[in-house]
Amino acid sequence: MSEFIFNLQKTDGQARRGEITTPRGKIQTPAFMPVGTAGTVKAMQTRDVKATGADIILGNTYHLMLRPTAERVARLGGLHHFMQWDGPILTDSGGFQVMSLSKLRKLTEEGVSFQSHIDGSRHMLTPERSIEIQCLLGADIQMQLDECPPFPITEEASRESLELSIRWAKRSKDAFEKLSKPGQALFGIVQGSVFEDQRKRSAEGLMEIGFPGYSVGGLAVGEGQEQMFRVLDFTTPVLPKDRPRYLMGVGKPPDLVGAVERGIDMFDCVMPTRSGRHGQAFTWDGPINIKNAAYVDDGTPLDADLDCPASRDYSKAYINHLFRAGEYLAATLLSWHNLAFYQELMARMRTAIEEDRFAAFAAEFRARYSAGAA
Ligand code: PRF
Repeated sequence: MSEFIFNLQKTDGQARRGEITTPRGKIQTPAFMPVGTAGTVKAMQTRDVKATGADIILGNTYHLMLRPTAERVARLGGLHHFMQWDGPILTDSGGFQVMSLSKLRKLTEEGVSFQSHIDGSRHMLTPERSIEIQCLLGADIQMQLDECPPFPITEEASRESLELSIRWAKRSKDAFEKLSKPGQALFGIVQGSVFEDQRKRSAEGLMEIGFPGYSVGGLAVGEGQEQMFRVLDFTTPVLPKDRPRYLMGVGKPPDLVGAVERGIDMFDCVMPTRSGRHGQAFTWDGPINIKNAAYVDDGTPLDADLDCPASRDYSKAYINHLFRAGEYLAATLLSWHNLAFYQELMARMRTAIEEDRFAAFAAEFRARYSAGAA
């Protein structure tokens, strides 16, 4: 079994239930991918990430190329072995992280040169080098190098940017065909900001090159949920039905529900882990801040129905205490709970699609989530 396969099993409106098969295991879609930026889902052990129900995690070209370097990871047996995660790994290509994290970046036709945010050293990321790094890491699903322009952007600047991303898509694919192993997949990334004609042009340019999956980039960059949904409304219908669609860097629970409703199959976001480290817990009644005085004497768990020790076994009062005392375990327990909550949300969406009741599920979810914690 050395093929990348997407099997679309069921649709309910635009919402899709599917399964991706990779040589390292299957991914149930719609899927949420926990972010393991620097070779770790922060504060978590991989066995616990797996137990929350995650089928696949994400890693970052940008961080790993700088430290400990892709060559070192490859010498040490690849990213899966290095971080002790045996399921599929998706890596982002680096361009987005260069733009948000590095200093003194310079974008040219060739690629992007930048200074490391860690030690100021100079580096160059080209489409070819990004694929080389992703192959050294051993990523099962790889991303083309793209440019994620800022928001807002003029129509003209966005058009130039998306055309560059299409040219980089072609170079990424050529490099991937030379360097990849059977069963690995490369996704193209649709750009075009909030402009309908540009999203169409971007998707068509990528489809002409041909990819086993398509990412939607350039969203969740400050345009707001309403605009993001509007862009998805005209973007997913132009993508091929038989390929997975990945919305990059999204989002909050209501963003995930609205995007699945609009035909998205895969997500990644730092939200559950990052906000967990800062004391925010996700619940069906909306997010709460566990550091709040309201929880100092609350002996109830975050979610007695979740099959996760952090959600079910410890009290809110205990986690509140850990945060107030500055204990490391605070970050671990809340990241763990939030990851379990996100995976349960995905599981419920998958079941709702299977049972042809996604619209009702979404309405019920929104009503309760936005009403807030009692
Ligand atoms: N491109 C890439 N990675 C990304 C994005 C993008 O546009 C986004 C946008 N939300 C997150 N991560 N390569």
